[in-house]
Amino acid sequence: MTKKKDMRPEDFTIDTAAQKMIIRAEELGIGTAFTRASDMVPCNIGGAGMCCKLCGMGPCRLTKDGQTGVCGATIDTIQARNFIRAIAAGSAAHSDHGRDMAFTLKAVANDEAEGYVIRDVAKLRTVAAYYDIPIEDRSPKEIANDLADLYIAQFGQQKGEVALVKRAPSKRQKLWKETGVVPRGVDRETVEALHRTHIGDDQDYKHLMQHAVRTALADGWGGSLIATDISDILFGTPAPVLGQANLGVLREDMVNVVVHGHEPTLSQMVVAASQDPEIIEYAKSKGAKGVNLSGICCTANEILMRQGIPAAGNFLHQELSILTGAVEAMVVDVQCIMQALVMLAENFHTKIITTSPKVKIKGATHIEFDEHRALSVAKEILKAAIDNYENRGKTSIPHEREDLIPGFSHEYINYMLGGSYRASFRPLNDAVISGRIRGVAAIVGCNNPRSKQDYLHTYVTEKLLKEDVLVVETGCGAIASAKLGFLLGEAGLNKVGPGLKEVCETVGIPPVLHMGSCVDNTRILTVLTQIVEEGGLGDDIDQVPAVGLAPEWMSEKALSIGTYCVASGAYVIFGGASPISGMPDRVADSDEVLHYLSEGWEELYGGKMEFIQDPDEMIRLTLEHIDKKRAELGLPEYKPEGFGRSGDARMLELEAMPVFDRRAALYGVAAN
Ligand code: NFS
Repeated sequence: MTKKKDMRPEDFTIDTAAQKMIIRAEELGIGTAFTRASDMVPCNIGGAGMCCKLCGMGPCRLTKDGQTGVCGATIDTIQARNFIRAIAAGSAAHSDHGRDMAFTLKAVANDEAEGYVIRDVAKLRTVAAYYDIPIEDRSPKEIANDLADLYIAQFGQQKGEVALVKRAPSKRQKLWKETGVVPRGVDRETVEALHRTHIGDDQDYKHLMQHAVRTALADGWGGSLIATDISDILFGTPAPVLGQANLGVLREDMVNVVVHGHEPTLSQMVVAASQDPEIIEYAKSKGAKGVNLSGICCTANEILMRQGIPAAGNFLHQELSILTGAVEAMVVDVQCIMQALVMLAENFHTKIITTSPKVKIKGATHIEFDEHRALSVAKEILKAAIDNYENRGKTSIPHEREDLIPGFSHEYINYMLGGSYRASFRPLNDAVISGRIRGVAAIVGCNNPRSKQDYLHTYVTEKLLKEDVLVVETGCGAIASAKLGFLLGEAGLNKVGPGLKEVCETVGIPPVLHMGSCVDNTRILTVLTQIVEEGGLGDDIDQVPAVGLAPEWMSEKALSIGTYCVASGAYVIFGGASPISGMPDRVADSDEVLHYLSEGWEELYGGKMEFIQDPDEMIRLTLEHIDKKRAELGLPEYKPEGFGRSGDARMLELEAMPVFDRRAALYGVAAN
């Protein structure tokens, strides 16, 4: 990116609502992540993972050929150490979220959690049955208590295997055993990752990367999967619902409360409290029409997917929403919360309210959340926001907001393809086999102010849809697509290729399926597993014509997700800079680890990780991989010409024809 003086709002973001807020920030003389990123040139040594600051003899920067750290650590050891530490942090973040969910489930099962109920008993029974927890003639709370105990035990387990691993395809489980990467306990792998990277420990990069895989698997097939399961059990497994996205969801005449972060335990209770008559009356007594709730980041996805609560935006919208001047309170819990919010909010009346016992920000108001008295805390938070309404000054809310239909859980996809009586992935597998759907792309992950907001994400999505690639999305990427109108159901079908269009029309789905938060990337794992188990597309995930992409990634969680997807057999493409890119022109072998993530991991796991900056190259590689996997499965070559008219579309065409032409079209009888 060019320097600040050359930057225009449209260079920072393709979102016109965001552009307006960037202009407002400039007029008010306020900095944002966009301007801070353009002011601060990233360090190319740290950026390439070539700086080691793991002990007091350094920091050591390896910028010359043959150079080592003071301890003798080589470039590959240092890069691998930095990488695995990032994976450990990402895995820890997701897994600690899962742990909190498990404790909440335990409290609900024992009537100790105010305001929560078990909303999805069917999912509770299905999940419990995976682990042979008895379900017949038992109450939901009894089953939930056992499941909570089993899930809590996965974190501190010392030996054996994390129980959730058995939900992967059996061939994959065997491969993980052979390669020695089955996680033993969720916490143990993260602790060991930190131990191994202490000065003077593991100094063989391949051995370090093997443990990176084990640590990431403890996330994807451990902590994150626990989080998704319990969120569905407590708050309901998502199904399609109408929602809206972008800053235009904020209201002039209501108290605007934006929830931001990740854990649905808080946001779901704020939703419940905002609809409480006592709270609505209190808001009215202060001159507002009520409380208008919206979300940022993954907590937005959690409440959007389940209740249709609007999303004010993705990661880079957190500051922009405050810049509207219309937000009475931003309520945050954990992860992806910028410290800049507090200083920014000082220019307006917005209260930043931290709620997690793990996260405080200097200068913010702290109202600690406790699931045992969740509804009371949620009401207290909302009352603080309502009291702040009278302090609102001049506002500037952009009008942009787009409708969307999120809520495509694994269970709902199963149902929508076959209905209640014959729920099945068969139609999806058949559509891939016939070539109507060329393959599947999971386009996920963050915003990053180092690249134009939403641009890479939506560019890649749009191009792949035209190539008949079915797209599933999560996280901030899904909100990017929502803002750009890709999640609109059949209204978006003019943007897709003929075969995919036919499938979407027949089944009644949008071409981009919003599957939830980043923790819910586990839904993509379980969908891929069910595709394999349905048959016809190989017997393991690495054979499915599918690719994962995170075009605008920035967080350590994204690296952990990418790594567990690779270990599960997927080809994963990250956009932007690689955290271990080398400087081969200056330091020989500085890209050895980078190559290992690609070729080395592909040899071991059938999946590979690559960092690609050019979006057209991302698309080319995705299609090349999908076509290669199709060929290996012996599927027909992708030929879009043969498709394009679903049964419905065909019937409409036929109805519009004169009767003789209709006979000719139907039976090949010449009209004369
Ligand atoms: Ni994912 Fe969610 Fe967004 Fe990136 Fe942050 S919110 S967990 S990490 S920025 S997608």
